[in-house]
Amino acid sequence: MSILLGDKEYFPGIGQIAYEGPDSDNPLAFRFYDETKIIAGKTMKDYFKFGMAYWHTLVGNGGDPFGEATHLYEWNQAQDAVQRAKDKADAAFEFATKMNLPYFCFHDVDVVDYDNNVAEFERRLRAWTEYARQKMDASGVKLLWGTANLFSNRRYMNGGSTNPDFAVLAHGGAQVKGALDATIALGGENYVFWGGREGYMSLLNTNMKREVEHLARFLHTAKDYARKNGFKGTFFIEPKPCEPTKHQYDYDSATVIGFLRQYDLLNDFKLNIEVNHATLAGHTFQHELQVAADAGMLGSIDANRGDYQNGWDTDQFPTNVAELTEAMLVILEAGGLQGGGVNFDAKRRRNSTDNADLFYAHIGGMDTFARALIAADAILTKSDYKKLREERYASFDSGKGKEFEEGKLTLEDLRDLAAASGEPAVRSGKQEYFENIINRYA
Ligand code: XUL
Ligand code: CO
Repeated sequence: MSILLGDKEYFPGIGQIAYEGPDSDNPLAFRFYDETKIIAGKTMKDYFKFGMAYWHTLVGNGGDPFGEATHLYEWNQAQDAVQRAKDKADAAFEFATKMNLPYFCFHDVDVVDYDNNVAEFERRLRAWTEYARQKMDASGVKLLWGTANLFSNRRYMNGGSTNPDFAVLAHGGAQVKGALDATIALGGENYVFWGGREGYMSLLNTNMKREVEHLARFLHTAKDYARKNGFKGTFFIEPKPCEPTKHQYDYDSATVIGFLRQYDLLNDFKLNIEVNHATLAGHTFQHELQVAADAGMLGSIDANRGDYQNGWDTDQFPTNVAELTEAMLVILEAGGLQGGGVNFDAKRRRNSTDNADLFYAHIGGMDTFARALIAADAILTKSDYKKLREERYASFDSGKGKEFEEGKLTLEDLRDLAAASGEPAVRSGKQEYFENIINRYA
């Protein structure tokens, strides 16, 4: 058997997923994601850079706070930790290859089991890295980003880099070093920091200023190490307002951009925006994308969706074409993602227990993105969407409005203009008209 499949086939009965077009009745085929189709000057493959999330796809077991695992994996059974990591890698690259996913993303603890021994963890990670390198070379699957998990182990219950105990922060440093070493060795294009426990549960026992300064110092320390060791990619911060921590310091795009500016990290860091994190912050996904894009910081996205009826991070696969079309409008107008791609930080449901469900989930997500990209491109190139939006601001294109934008008018000037021109005419915002444009193409 080829190196793609290792010694064992983990997803038997499922072959290569391919593009068959919108009329196909095959549930294990793409109807819209045609990796060779060119939209906005790029192939869909290059436009999206779709990624498999190692944690959901190979590790997530369907367990929830009320119930045990429902997804029982064959690749978790070897006694030896390195062998377990290799078996899991076999399954990972078999899945990514069959699914036609050009990239993957990982946390350190997804790829190897981590107990409390730093040196043993590093040994396992090095063994996995060497094995993954061979798999990547054989399959062509590349690393979109790596990261370290500073939130699951009990030592991080009070935070990772924002922990009040320096010994815990140092341990977090060891994990980030290991994850960076692996990312660099695998030619990872980016590196992510998601601060799941970088925040507080109660302000009563928290020195917020000191914790935020530690977070910044930690990011500088990690960045300096990576640059010194040849990492040329981009670092991403992934904003999320809460869960598991009550208040997370990386609350949303605007908060993170302010933080990066304050602590002199703007040159090395951009944002990785996740759909469900945006909605938890009380924003739409497209709002978060626009804030990042306007600051030149739109790096990457974690694709998923929440549930309209509850308020936590359900990490479901994206299925809503109209919603995603609005997001793709922002991404297209921003000129695409800067260095990143579309990582499926999404999991099948607890009761989706067939191997095929994992494939249906990713097929659905990729097809939804493909449809949204086609629709958004049509809106931008065929409809009057852009023209109508520009016209709303036409009064700033010339005359006094232009002078205002250029900083040439005083407050007294504004007063005199208002007094001279009288009550402004009523001008419609045409929201329903704009919404109809989305539905016409989505
Ligand atoms: C958690 C989350 C993480 C990050 C990586 O909500 O999104 O999986 O993407 O640590
Ligand atoms: Co995420």
